[in-house]
Amino acid sequence: MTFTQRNIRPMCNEQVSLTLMLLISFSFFSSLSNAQISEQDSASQRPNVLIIYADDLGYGDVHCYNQESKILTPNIDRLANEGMRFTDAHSAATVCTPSRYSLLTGRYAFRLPNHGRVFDGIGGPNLITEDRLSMGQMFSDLGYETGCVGKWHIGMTFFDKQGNPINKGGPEPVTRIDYERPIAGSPIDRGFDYFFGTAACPTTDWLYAFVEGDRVPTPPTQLLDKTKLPKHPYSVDNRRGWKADDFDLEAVDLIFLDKSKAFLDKHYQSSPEKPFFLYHAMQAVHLPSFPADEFKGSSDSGPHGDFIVELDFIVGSLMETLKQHDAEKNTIVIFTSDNGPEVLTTVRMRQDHQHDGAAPWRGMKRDLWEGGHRVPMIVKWPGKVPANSTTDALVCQTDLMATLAKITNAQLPKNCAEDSIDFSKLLLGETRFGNREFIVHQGFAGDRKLAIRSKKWKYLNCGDSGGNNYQKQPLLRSYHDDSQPTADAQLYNLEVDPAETNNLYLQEPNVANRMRAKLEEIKSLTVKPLPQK
Ligand SMILES: [Ca+2]
Repeated sequence: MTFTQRNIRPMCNEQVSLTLMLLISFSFFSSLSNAQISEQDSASQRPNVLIIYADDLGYGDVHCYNQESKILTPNIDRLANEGMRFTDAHSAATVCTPSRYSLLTGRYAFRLPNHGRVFDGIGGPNLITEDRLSMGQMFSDLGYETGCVGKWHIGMTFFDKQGNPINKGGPEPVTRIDYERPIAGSPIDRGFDYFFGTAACPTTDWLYAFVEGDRVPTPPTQLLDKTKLPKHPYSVDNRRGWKADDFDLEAVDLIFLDKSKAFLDKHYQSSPEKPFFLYHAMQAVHLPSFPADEFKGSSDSGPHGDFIVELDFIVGSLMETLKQHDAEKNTIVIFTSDNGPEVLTTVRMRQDHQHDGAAPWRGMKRDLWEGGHRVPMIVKWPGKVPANSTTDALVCQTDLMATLAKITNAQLPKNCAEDSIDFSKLLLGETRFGNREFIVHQGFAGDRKLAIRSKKWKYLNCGDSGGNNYQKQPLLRSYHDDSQPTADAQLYNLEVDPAETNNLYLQEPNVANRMRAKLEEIKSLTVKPLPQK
């Protein structure tokens, strides 16, 4: 995708404009109090923040992370050329719901009463409770205009005709929704001025309808007719739920893109003096792989390859929109993924297209091995974050909240973001080192199966993957490794064994005990949130 060159005006015109601007500014500011000036001044100096969150995009799916990748990702690669590429960044969990909760709260999801269980359909309520400061609220409190577009999947509450809350997955609860009643716990109740998206996975779950604000503008009227959808090996994980007439499963990501572009256009029309925070959470590249018509055949790697091309296009298009608004320089762009690549996608792409979305790691989505949670992460902020830089510092997506708070001078209360560690100095090139000594990884089983990492050592509190069943799942049987069936935990030295093939749990009991004790200590941390308002 090409970028439009910004118009460069001759210097003399710039000088004239500058003088005029100074004169206008002077007469404007002279009518304001000092406090107002300082408030407006600091708000206008704060950078915009755009988080682009991919779904189930593996480390090996992005070309600048995997030179062997069969799919080109020129727009994401360009982000890396213009910013900092993290090689040891982790989603806080290995599946959608807990990772998203952690990203937006700076807190590990296993601390939740339900440990961040994955919602399906209209499951809820919102896991971000009202007494917890979220990233959206943090930016809103700073005077940002805040938008959330795309897949929410952290829970919200629909109501039936009697006004009873519905917090249940499956197709039947959808039939009980009273669309005249506002939804509770939508993103607009958690610090976002604007929300357009879906309650859960847009093309997987039981409600195939868009939510705007706290309403469903076009409610579903029919059961999904799968005969009208593409049929191929990657068209699975698509349940027979209730669909609205305007809900086109193959166009979801382009609709999200249009909404984010419209949010930015409106922002620059109506409140350009404010900074913005936009959280754009894509459906791509979660199964089913339904690329939009214009991307079919755009890769040589089948529908899933085409879907990755579409995802890359969307990244480029959002960058283009920033450029159109002359907002590129003052916007921090963060691109990352919520967990590793899906099992069927990974295994089939290896077989069908010699493409390894989990490369070079062991494991995939749901697993505690690196493939489950070590994800691509790129941060761009021209003139501030060193361009074309790479870091191997250990960071977790929970850390974004404290880091962005530091950069934007937000005062984080002590009762929030307890698992968030500020890495702004690393980001701004003031140090080469991260400051995260430990990181906890959450598998598919809530708080029961966790891993902890400290520098080269990684301890898993279970003898298996922590997610997928490699013995029973047919697609995974060939990857099952039974070399140490007696060990009920795992310990790896990632420095010499990044592929996690040599379990040292029985050979290094002291290290294992130390890591286990630290994991228990981190688990037992309790922080009581207080009312924010
Ligand atoms: Ca996901």
